[in-house]
Amino acid sequence: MTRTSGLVFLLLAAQIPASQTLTSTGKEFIVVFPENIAYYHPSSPENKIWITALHDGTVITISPPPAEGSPQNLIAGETKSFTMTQELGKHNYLNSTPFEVFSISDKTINITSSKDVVVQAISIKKRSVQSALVIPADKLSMKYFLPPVPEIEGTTDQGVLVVNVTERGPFRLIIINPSKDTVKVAIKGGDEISGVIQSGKVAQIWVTNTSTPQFVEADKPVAVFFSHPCATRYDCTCGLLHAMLPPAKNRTMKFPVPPVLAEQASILLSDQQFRGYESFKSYSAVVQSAGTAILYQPSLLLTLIPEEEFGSCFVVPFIENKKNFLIIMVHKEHKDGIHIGKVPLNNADWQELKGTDYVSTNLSTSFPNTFVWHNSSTMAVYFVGNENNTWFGNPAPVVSVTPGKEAHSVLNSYRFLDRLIHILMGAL
Ligand SMILES: *[C@@H]1O[C@H](CO)[C@@H](O)[C@H](O)[C@H]1NC(C)=O
Ligand SMILES: *[C@@H]1O[C@H](CO)[C@@H](O)[C@H](O)[C@H]1NC(C)=O
Ligand SMILES: *[C@@H]1O[C@H](CO)[C@@H](O)[C@H](O)[C@H]1NC(C)=O
Ligand SMILES: *[C@@H]1O[C@H](CO)[C@@H](O)[C@H](O)[C@H]1NC(C)=O
Ligand SMILES: *[C@@H]1O[C@H](CO)[C@@H](O)[C@H](O)[C@H]1NC(C)=O
Ligand SMILES: *[C@@H]1O[C@H](CO)[C@@H](O)[C@H](O)[C@H]1NC(C)=O
Ligand SMILES: CC(=O)N[C@H]1CO[C@H](CO)[C@@H](O)[C@@H]1O
Repeated sequence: MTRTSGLVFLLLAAQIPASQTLTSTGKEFIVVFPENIAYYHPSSPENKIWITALHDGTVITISPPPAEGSPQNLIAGETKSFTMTQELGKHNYLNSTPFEVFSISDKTINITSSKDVVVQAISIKKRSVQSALVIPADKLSMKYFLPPVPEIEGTTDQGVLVVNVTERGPFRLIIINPSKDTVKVAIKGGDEISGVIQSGKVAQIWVTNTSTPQFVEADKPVAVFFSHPCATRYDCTCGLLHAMLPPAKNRTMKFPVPPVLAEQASILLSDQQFRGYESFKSYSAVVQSAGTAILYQPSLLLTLIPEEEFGSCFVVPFIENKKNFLIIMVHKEHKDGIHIGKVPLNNADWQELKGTDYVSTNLSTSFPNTFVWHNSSTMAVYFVGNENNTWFGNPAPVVSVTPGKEAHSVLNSYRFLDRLIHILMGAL
């Protein structure tokens, strides 16, 4: 699968400028795989990292090394998949105050690259599937708002949480320190809890669900995830719910909500003013926040993209043996100019986002690692997948935020043909 992936789509990348602040590209990443269902569950998880190179001659170092070894010479547009066995286990609290203790682990994976790359991670255990975008270390933040805990029948409706029964346990925060120094972290807003996380390590702590705003504050940039290993679903099954928290913003932003996912969803909102839900309103497909906005529906937590962080070129992953979709949201006057790989998107079925100037469409994809780009505007792209009504997904990684005519011309250039031949030969 990986050799042919990308096929026609890569050349855009050849023209992409070095790290822009709002892209998902970088050279250093720390990846953590959360406990999926339960650490003692008999089947082993399939934990994978996907790395997409944007430049020729990209050399990657992964530590600890995956079974496949570290790749030496990726070419622009190439995506490689690596199988990892590191996984965070149980949240081990050692005393009677489990909500106040950080449990520290060294089960992290350090990825460094000679040139900018995009990194994604996916964890699959039976029907429990979650994918995540990994934010490069130099684009992380020091403050994140904790979303409200969603009401999930069988998991959070017990009244009293049971910390030693996985599916009835509380949600947890997973906080990663990617820096070379120890970081001081505190959870503020309620009773303050603080601790330290050493370089390259990860902490887990349970979340208390207050209606007052709560936030994580650190003295150096950290990554923060909101996660439950075994949230109850239909038929007495359970599965991982996992989403990255977006950095706190210093002003209120608008987050358009994709209508195709909105109907059974609630939006988890959290900032300095408000921590609570908003349910889908037929007259307004937009929510506002100066912090976290995450769409929740059974089996899916999807971090929403604010208007200010729309991009112009994305790489969309693909998971074999699942239904893969991509959802595109764009200003209604900019529906033309979107391309899936080399092919212009025509005749899409557009749905209005009520109360906004946006429209949205969802498309099935069957190509691994497709580049999706706009030649003159910005847009939001989400990757979502499903299997038997079990959803997973994440915002598609942003490769560029400046729409470029150049991308279009590159596609027709000599270089494109040259590259295509190179890849086809590699695929044989
Ligand atoms: C969970 O903890 C409670 C209180 O400490 C204890 O009574 C119960 O037996 C434990 N349950 C399991 C499944 O270990
Ligand atoms: C990750 O690996 C790089 C290269 O070996 C190293 O410079 C960096 O300190 C490591 N980061 C952490 C947090 O261990
Ligand atoms: C968590 O808190 C929010 C805000 O107060 C509330 O709406 C929600 O029902 C709570 N969740 C649970 C599982 O109790
Ligand atoms: C808001 O945040 C941005 C990005 O983090 C920063 O560049 C800007 O200076 C901040 N503005 C204010 C008023 O703090
Ligand atoms: C963008 O793509 C559209 C559709 O393929 C095309 O009609 C238009 O000329 C392109 N615009 C630019 C600036 O390349
Ligand atoms: C999906 O659902 C069908 C019908 O309920 C069932 O037969 C099948 O085993 C399910 N697939 C998975 C992977 O669970
Ligand atoms: C993601 C998603 O909901 N996909 C939908 C997109 O539209 C097709 C056709 O309308 C539906 O069948 C999919 O379920």
